[in-house]
Amino acid sequence: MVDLSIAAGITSKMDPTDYVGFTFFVGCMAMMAASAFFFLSLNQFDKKWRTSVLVSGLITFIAAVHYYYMRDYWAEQGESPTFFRYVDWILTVPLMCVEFFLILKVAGAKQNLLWKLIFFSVIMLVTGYLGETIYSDQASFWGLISGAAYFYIVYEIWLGSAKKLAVAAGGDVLKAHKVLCWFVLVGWAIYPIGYMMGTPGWYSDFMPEGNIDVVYNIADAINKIGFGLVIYTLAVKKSDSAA
Ligand SMILES: *C/C=C(C)/C=C/C=C(C)/C=C/C1=C(C)CCCC1(C)C
Repeated sequence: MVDLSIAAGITSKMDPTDYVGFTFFVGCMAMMAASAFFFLSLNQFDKKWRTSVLVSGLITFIAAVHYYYMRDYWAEQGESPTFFRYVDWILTVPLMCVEFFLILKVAGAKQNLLWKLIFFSVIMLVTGYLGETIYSDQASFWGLISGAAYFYIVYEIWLGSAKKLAVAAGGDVLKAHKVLCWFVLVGWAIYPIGYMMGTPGWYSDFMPEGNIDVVYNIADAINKIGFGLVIYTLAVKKSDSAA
């Protein structure tokens, strides 16, 4: 039998009490709006800063497209769209590393800093994916490896060579770097909490019951749009002072 709702282009049924579905829907809208905002603002910046804002827009745009699919997947299957989730992250988290690198380039950041950050973020995400899917009975083991990679990233930007470059750059770049560091330390820490709420492990006894997707959706909105706004603010300041 032909599914008429699909033939007629009607979206899958939304249950008014489905708050998880609601966060997917709002997440999709927020990412789309943020992308439009970043893309349409591009002309006002100096060439040097345009790339950074463009990358901010790409991050929220890639997320918007994934949220479009995840929203549908959740509505139709009633389960976590883990695959789409991690495809989104494996594209957007390295782009967030690119953002760090781009603002530190003025202070002479070398490409090996970029590759180091990307390498550890990929380790963090691949091991997290294994723990949520294929080896979900050993979720705490894979979560630990993922967490170690996460802490390395935190170390590198807070205390390592990225920090030194930010200090060398000083001024607005140093300020923006600081804010991004806080996003990674606090905003990114929401993800492992969601992971622990959604997987079994030694933490199950004290972790509150909750929906992993709601936690991830809130974290994505904070981090992806927040990161972009920090970059946007820096670009505005830099372009004004040059004019
Ligand atoms: C836009 C998406 C972002 C910023 C995603 C970030 C994801 C993380 C920081 C995930 C971290 C995880 C751990 C540190 C341990 C448990 C497994 C993960 C993958 C949820």
